[in-house]
Amino acid sequence: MSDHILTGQIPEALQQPLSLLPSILSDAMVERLLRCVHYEPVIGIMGKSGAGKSSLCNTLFSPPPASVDAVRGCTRRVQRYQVHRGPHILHIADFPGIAETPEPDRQYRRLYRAWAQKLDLIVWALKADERAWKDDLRCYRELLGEGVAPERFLFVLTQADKMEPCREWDNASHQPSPRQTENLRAKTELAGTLFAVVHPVIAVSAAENYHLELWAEALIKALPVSSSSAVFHHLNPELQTEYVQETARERFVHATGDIFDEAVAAIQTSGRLVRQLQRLRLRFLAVIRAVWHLLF
Ligand SMILES: Nc1nc2c(ncn2[C@@H]2O[C@H](COP(=O)(O)OP(=O)(O)O)[C@@H](O)[C@H]2O)c(=O)[nH]1
Ligand SMILES: [Mg+2]
Repeated sequence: MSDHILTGQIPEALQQPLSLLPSILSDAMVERLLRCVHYEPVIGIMGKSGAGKSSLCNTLFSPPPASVDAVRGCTRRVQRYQVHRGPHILHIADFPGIAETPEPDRQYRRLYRAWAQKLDLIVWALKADERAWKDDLRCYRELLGEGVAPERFLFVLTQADKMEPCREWDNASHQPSPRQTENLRAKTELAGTLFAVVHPVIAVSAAENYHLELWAEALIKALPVSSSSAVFHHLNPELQTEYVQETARERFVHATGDIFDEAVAAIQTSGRLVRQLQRLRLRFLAVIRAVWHLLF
């Protein structure tokens, strides 16, 4: 990240508790906090072509992600998108559709390996009415074999309105029929078992605006604590429910607590100072909670 970002101002309310800290500590805190606030999250998107990845991203984020790749059409390339809001940027890496070409999986793994360290989370779209997820499963296992932690993946069942019996979808209330609901429940459970998921699998429909709020919650919770708020900032305002906001805020407070502890651990302190710093920590985190909406 460039240095000019670090010259940005922090809210006045934070400056008073910061001024009580030894300057070596407050300097480290300001730098780490500003990095966190200006962090540009990267979300990877995986799944078969036609699974509904683009539609989901377009309804989830505001404004819809804009393509940043000049050259398109090559199936083995990652399509990069960005969502801009004010000075904040969210990056989306749309991986080539799984099992689209007869090329060896080795190439997919190599492509993925080049990106692995940059991704905060990988969203994996599984089409609700698809019979088998054999290729998805094979690809997922290979990626796990690369050493990627399972908690980095968030699986989502897409196009829930197409679940059988699809004619029963209630177009007026935008809800599934009882039989569709039961089938969606069984399918999400199956996905959860097959992929041994860490985060909940939720059936959504981008076209029908179904369960998107619920899924936005799952997304914010599945992200690393330090990037939840930065992603929250880019959510479609309709999906920024009170609960989602509360979750993102508390996760940022938690991340700030970690930053504080790391900064304290890095300096030599006497027992008395440690006790003083512990009291300041509580106060500092209370201020962070209060000014969170000014930061994001
Ligand atoms: N009925 C319905 N159609 C959808 C939904 N999501 C996507 N589609 C359609 O499915 C097709 C593929 O979607 P797209 O987002 O381009 O898939 P991608 O290839 O995974 O990015 C398009 O024709 C979309 O309009 C959904 O939730 N419900
Ligand atoms: Mg697409």
